[in-house]
Amino acid sequence: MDAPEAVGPVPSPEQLAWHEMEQNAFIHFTINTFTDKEWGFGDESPELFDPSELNVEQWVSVLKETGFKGVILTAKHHDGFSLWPSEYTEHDIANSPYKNGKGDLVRELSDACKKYGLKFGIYLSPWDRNRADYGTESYISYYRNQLRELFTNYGDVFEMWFDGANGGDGYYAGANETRRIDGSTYYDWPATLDLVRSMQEGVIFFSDAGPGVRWGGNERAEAGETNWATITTDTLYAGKAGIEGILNTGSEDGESWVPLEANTSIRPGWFYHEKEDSLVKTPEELLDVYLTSVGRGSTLLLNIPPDRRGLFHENDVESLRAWSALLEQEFGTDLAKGADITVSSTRGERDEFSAASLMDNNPESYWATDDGVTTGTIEIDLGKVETVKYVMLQEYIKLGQRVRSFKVSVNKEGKWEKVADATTIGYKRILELGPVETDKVRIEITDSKAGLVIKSVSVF
Ligand code: FUL
Repeated sequence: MDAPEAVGPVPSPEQLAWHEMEQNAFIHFTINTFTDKEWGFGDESPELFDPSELNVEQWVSVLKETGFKGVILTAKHHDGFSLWPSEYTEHDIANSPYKNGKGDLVRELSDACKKYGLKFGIYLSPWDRNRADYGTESYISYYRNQLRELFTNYGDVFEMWFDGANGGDGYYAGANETRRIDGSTYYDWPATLDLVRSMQEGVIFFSDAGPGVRWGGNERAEAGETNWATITTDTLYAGKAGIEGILNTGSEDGESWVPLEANTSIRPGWFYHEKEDSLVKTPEELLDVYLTSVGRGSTLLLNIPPDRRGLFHENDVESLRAWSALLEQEFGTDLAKGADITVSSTRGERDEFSAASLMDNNPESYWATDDGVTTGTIEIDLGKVETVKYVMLQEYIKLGQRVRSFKVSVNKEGKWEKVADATTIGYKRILELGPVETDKVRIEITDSKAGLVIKSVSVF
């Protein structure tokens, strides 16, 4: 019997690579860092941007050490200040004291990413509260010219982040007024994305509704407990009211693969504020963030804002390191490795689709059932009583996301006791169990869109 056919939309190779990154960093850094604001009005003098000890290698080395795979920089936030010397504006780093106007933070960070083997991504705010022409056609040309600079001068960009916040009051070069734009038409997104694709074909586009990856509907990195990587995008567009719910869960019958990116900040704000030094998320809080994001099949985008020195603050670094150690403690030893695994049935009785594929670390192998067999069990005999805290499952998403529901039971004195009930799996699902003392774990898939195609199972 041949391999199963794909069911529904499947990820592109770039989206698949994005899933596998799992943990990316967001860097919010600009003039706001120096004015103690979250949203600059657009009237700030470039003179204010003056990081005294800026060292991007400190950022990137800490990120590398603590498990991050990519970094996305706010090259320009809503206030319009550009962190690279842009040919198209004076409101940029070239007019700041930083390196006497010779600095280029996009260059420094993209170079450091190359050096440390992390991927580099860009946030370029569509809303610009500095520009006189914001709201008119000429601003769209400006925005696209800036994209041209960013996508041709700095090497590969893995992800482009299009923020949904748009229009409102601002400086607008002295107009000091409120400007509203129609978010669904003003930027002509299809043409803007085509322009970027013509420069870098494989870039993943983040916006509320994709098309590469979608917002999760909240800023707490909480993906839905039910999380389909599929949605139908033509009913959604950036900024449309009331779409948070559907973005949080996706839809089972969605027509496109647009997985959820779960974003949040290590501090209450996106930018650095000294008053938040005591409010950095603890390692335990970051573990919770991990479980509601990576543990629900999405990729985490965690913001770490550099301080006025231009460094990650000591409290943030300490928390990141302790979190990474905590992840190693929680997920470092897979009790399913070497355990005895049995499954209810195997596709065509073929070895290549057997239970062994669940633990072989081969990303291309999977356990599968016959077409139409949409339920099944995996039993893991640990050989002795262990303390079990989590079960982790992955579907082989190259063939589409399938599982609708499953439950987990453990052996308690010869009887199966149900310890968890859940819905989707997708790229990855981690269920917290208790902890429980047991020698056997049973996973029962109770409903699926089609035959089961499970890539891996782990017990921690
Ligand atoms: C929001 C922005 O308005 C915030 O300032 C921040 O950049 C966040 C990630 O997205 O829409």
